Amino acid sequence: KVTVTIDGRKVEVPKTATVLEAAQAAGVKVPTLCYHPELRPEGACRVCMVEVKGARSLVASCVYPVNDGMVVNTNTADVREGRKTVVELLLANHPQDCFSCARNLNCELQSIAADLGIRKIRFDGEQTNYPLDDKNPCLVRDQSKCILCGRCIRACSERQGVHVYSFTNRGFNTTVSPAFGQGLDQVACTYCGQCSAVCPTAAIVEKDDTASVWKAISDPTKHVVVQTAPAVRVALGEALGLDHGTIVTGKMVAALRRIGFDKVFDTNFSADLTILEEGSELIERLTHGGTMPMITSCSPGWVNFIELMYPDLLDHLSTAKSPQQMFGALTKTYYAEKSGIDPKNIVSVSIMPCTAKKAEAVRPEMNSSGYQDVDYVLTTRELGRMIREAGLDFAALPSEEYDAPLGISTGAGMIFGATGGVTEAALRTVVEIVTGKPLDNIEFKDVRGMTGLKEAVVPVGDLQVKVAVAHTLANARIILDKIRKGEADYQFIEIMACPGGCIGGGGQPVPVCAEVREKRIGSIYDCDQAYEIRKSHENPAIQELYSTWLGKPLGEKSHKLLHTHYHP
Ligand code: HC1
Repeated sequence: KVTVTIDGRKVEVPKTATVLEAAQAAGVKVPTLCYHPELRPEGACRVCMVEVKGARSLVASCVYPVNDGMVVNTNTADVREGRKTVVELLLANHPQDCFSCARNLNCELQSIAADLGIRKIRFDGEQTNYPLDDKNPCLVRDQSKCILCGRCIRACSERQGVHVYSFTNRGFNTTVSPAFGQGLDQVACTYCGQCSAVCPTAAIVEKDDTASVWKAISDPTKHVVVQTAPAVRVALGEALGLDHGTIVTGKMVAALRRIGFDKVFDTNFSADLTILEEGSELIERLTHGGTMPMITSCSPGWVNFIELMYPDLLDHLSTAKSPQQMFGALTKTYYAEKSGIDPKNIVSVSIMPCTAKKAEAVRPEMNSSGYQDVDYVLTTRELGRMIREAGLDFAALPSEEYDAPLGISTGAGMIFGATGGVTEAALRTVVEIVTGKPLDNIEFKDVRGMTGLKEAVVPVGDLQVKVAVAHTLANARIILDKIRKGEADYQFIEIMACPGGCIGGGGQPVPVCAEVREKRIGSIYDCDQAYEIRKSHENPAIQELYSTWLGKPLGEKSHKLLHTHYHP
């Protein structure tokens, strides 16, 4: 430990700490922009500058190491003027369109400018101007709004191991870009959206599909059905001024009705269905052979990743479609038939914590109903904007229930939203089906939590089933390399593209950090506890679906509607 004096207050910190960490330990807030608590510090923007006694100039506190007896001042006239100059220079080359910007009121550059009391930009010079990168279904990059903080580069490489972005050119012409200035559609982007989740401005945002959804809602000939993903209900409140991780299920349902959706259904229903199909597939592979280990296929960023980077391992993926896509296929077949509505007049919308879901919905094979199964995917952030646009007082809305039957679900479907949840939900069903006996304890806590790679061995009848759970694509890479080397002795692997699983999805409200993800995960398990039924195979709506319409898991109809294939 070393002792550092910050603004006259002594604080003890580890000798490996940075000045910024020492300031934080002393309870002193230093503004930051390129710094992100979960990414390697870079010291690129200099907004966090402070005065260190004896140093030749102001230093970037996020990368400057402490030493014993160091004296730091974070609030001198020079420091304030230095920070202002840095931010004014960034603003001088930034579009002045805050009113109409996607990140208006949720922009870190905007808040820092406000905090630093910037009223006028003293610099006037050349402006960079770049065309939009918007030729993919998920993300829009506006290089003109980029402040070169490099967070997207670090998130894509460190967190995801994908390495799509890098700095290109020099000086005033520096940009952040995929190789050779190509668009995201031309490179190996998985569309996970983690770049948009760490971007401090609107340089990378989700593609906005709200206008198309409003249009469908206003069309009297259309029956507009919406499904909401498990992880949306524990994060949407954050976009509407509520605390991190607040559970807003009932208010969200009420809001969707008031916005004008004809039916409000739950992706948790089809998550239960996924467990029946994927669980049966696992039992089939365990007992009759098949490519092992079997890996989950519901996270589309993850599916894109394996298709792009490890195509030789595609046979390991479960053929079960994701809950979003199972839901879409059933909406325009089962639900259409049951309710007597022509599927051509049904518009199927999903609310997802994920940007890659937008690309999943437009995959050419996702049309087993004879139509595009899911027409529009909105992220949690887009739904937040629609609720505000509709003028709803979200906090004051009553709690309403989902519509039946595609809104009936269990705690097992709910926990899909957190890392380890798909595995736990699958085990709750697979163990009971194989043994024919109810489980004494349905909570498989070994697969829960934020550890990047988790393992557990679970007795399933006479078999000892070894499972692994990974979240983030960098961790996925570790598991896939093990499989390639023949060192993966697992039977079942869950992989989710985003940190913490879907609760940390690229389409969730920002900013997000470890503490926020923990709160969302806590709420996911609180929701699970509150369900009367917590095992997918006990969902009465799923039982009815099989007995009256679908037949059996892995049956002919399931094969046509609920399973898919992957592309190398
Ligand atoms: Fe997910 Fe899934 S859990 S992938 O994270 O399997 O996006 O929430 O909807 O489809 O159910 C996302 C969440 C989501 C699917 C389910």
